[in-house]
Amino acid sequence: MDQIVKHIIEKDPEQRAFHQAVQEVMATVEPVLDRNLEYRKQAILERITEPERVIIFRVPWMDDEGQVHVNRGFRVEMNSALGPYKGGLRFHPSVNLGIMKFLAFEQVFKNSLTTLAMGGGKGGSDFDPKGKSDTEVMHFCQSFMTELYRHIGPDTDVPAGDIGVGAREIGFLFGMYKRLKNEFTGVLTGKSLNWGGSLIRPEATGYGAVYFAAEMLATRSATLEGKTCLVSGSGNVAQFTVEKILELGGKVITMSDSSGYILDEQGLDADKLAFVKHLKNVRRGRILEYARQYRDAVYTPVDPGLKHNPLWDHKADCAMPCATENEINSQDAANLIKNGVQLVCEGANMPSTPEAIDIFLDHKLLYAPGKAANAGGVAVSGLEMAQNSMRLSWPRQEVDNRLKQIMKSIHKTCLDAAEDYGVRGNYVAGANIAGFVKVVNAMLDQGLV
Ligand code: NDP
Ligand code: 2IT
Repeated sequence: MDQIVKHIIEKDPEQRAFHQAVQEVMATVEPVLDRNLEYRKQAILERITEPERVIIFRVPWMDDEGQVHVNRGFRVEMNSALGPYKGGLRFHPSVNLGIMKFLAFEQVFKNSLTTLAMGGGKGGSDFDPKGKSDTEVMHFCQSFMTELYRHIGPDTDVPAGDIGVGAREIGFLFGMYKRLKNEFTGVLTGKSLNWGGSLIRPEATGYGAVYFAAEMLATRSATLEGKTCLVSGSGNVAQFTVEKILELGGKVITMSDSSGYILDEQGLDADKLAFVKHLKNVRRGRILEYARQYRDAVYTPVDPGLKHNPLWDHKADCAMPCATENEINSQDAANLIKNGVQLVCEGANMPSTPEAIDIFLDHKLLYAPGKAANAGGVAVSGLEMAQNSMRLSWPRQEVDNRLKQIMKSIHKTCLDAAEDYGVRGNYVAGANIAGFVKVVNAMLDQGLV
């Protein structure tokens, strides 16, 4: 196992996020390999860590002033053992091959846990949508799809949103795909409702993560009612995480963006959340404005160079990181514990560093890794694909019930796998083992491909 990790690091030394994601999985699946000797014989670890295909392309586009820009586009098609490649597109200046591979790798296990027929992939670009006009974003999306369209399809690879890619971008991408292929198919998920989208898809990641948190609390006969929660981020996942926590009677006192965070000791309510949604989704403004609107709230700028994020240093019961990777380090984890936090449930992908995770596990926190807790988003994407294939759309309540059932089942699957391998209550091991076994068995069934 160490040899394999060493080899991966030597091969691509700069892909640190990918190494981190691989190491987390490797650390937990060793007992699975010991139980099934065929896995080693078939070099399953070497195969599962190498993408089936990586596509990298030039994305030229023109801004409103007529200046030409060039960005880099990616699609990592990681594993198709369980179905067509499926996973989001991220537009953020930090995007590089290592980030794409980490996200695609996580996606393989996450999609496996949903029980739906989806392989894993991820894509995106180092394009920064911040401060760009709608026209510039459209031109970029059209150029991006002009290359991507030849690699994707409803039975091949079905992208969706992630950081920086929401309903607006999915619309522009879909329009260009349709024009190039002359086909109206479910090639992307997260579409708008009136042209093939699914009810509950925008809400699904956040709602699903909160359903998962509620399931974890239930194992200790507790609920979210009256619990104080720290939430990071203020984008798609954070907004609907907050919405569901409030619905279940919890209190949310923080939200953030990449510039800083707000602390509202009174707690957010429906009106304040509506303000955040309008601020972020329509005006595309900064979270700082929340503290101008609600005078009791305090805004603190966060310097990315800081050794800890002060957002995680407030008295609370629960923490739900919903912004980005490695946003909770060991110092933040220690602060969470000092402040009485009992539950950490990840809406974002890999928001906790390995050292932070060790601290959570040592302190027997209820800790859910993103690949289990945030699987509701891609699960409802899977339901959107099913509705598109049938040319049907299910009512809101039906999709929400299915989402709830899927999150419940992922929760149970993680606990059962952990129990089976003698690590009761360890959701990290449970998620990795259960996700891994299903994918690997499908790979073995399909031969050496
Ligand atoms: P959005 O683009 O809607 O929101 C992202 C939020 O995170 C924004 O508030 C953004 O602030 C903040 N953020 C982004 N990068 C950083 C950074 N480097 N440091 C601090 N804050 C940052 O994205 P989503 O809500 O869709 O995604 C959030 C997380 O959830 C990601 O990890 C994503 O991979 C994961 N996820 C998303 C799913 C989905 O369905 N959308 C499904 C499953 C997981 P700012 O505006 O300043 O950039
Ligand atoms: O990380 C994720 O699971 C997503 N960004 C959603 C992927 C999807 O295909 O809906």
